[in-house]
Amino acid sequence: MTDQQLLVGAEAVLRANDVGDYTKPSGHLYPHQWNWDSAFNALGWAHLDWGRGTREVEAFLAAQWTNGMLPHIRYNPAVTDYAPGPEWWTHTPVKRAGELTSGISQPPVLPSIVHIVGLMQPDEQRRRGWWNGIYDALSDALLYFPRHRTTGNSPLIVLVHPWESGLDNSPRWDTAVARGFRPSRPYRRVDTTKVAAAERPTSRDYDLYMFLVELIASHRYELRDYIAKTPFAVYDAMFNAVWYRAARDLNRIAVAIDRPAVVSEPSMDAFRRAYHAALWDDEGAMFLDVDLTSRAKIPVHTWAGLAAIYAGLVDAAQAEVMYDRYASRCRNCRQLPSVLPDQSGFESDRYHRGPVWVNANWMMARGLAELGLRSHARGLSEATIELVRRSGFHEYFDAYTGRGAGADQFSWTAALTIDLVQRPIA
Ligand code: 2M8
Repeated sequence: MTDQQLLVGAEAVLRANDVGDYTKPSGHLYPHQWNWDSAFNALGWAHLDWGRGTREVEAFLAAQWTNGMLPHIRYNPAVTDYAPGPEWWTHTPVKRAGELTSGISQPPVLPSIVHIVGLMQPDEQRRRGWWNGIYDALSDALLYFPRHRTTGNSPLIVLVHPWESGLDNSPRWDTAVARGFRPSRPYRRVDTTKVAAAERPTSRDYDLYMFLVELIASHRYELRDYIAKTPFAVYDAMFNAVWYRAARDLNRIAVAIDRPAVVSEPSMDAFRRAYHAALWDDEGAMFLDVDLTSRAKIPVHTWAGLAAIYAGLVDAAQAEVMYDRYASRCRNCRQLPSVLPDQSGFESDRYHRGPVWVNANWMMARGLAELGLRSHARGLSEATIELVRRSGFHEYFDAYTGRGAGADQFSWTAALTIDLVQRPIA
């Protein structure tokens, strides 16, 4: 299959999942608009039709809360074939009446994607006009985290739900799952009627997810009101890295449209120092999460520990050591397995417990390239494109065999493949 044929296939996936102003992550498994999916999909669209890319972003911003938070799901009221639905997320303080949303967020890649999509617009007036129009919403979304999701004196952001990490059933959350929390009400699952249960989270995972939904919603989403009661409060290495990168990119947009910086340089420095001091693990040569309920690092080695490379939170020398060490521990894997195979809890074909994900590879390849590690970046980008060429536009890929798993015709796999092919790493 030529690159041209690959691009035609990728475009067909986005068009098939297009609902007009948003793109379903997958036609049958994920019918609503998801936060970080939408950002990645906007980038794919921008290569095909810049206006459609910007519309994706604007549609998602309609879900914003009065406190600035961008929820992890913006529900389409016409769709009922997904669980849990909006009825679980009561009293959501949406800005725009009638919007139905979840009550947690997701890795804030959006400002960084908006930066890239903006730069793809050659007409400077149009670019600046777009950035100007959405700047306040993005700035509120970014600042929601330091304002509402920090604790004590640390600038690091507290994650409150595994869904919020985007890597739902990562083995990093196994200790919390093993504590056996269950919601008070019965719940239904639709996901396992659509893809093999063996490739999805377990019912124990879902028990914790739904327990946390009840806990968070019953405290009206105010972390300070439930932090003492929750079994899940984490400094997630990936989420915090994505926030840092988003702040940096939004500051770049601010310069371009003559606005003051969203996060000052001293605050960026303080964040960077806190990230290194709290999360670095010398033995694994990566960053680890911190479980705030035990104040201990979570000793599980996954790609989340490399996300600082995407963020520019490490310099090239440190990034190279981290990346090479990770790759050396999975020589017989497709690059990059989401979890290292020597970790307990690794499963090569189950969701966020080992498979290769195109969004993770995209973030890593772009981060490596920005740090000047071009041959590493090119190698990963080419391996990713090859995987999709051979196995199709799946949600994820078996870490050993490369077999496509989860949903097929998955939007961000298509969108980011388009970007990797169309903006090759020099
Ligand atoms: C997955 O998460 C949702 C819940 O949010 C699910 O399993 O139903 C994750 O892979 C998440 O990162 C992704 O955004 C979402 C939609 O693709 O699916």
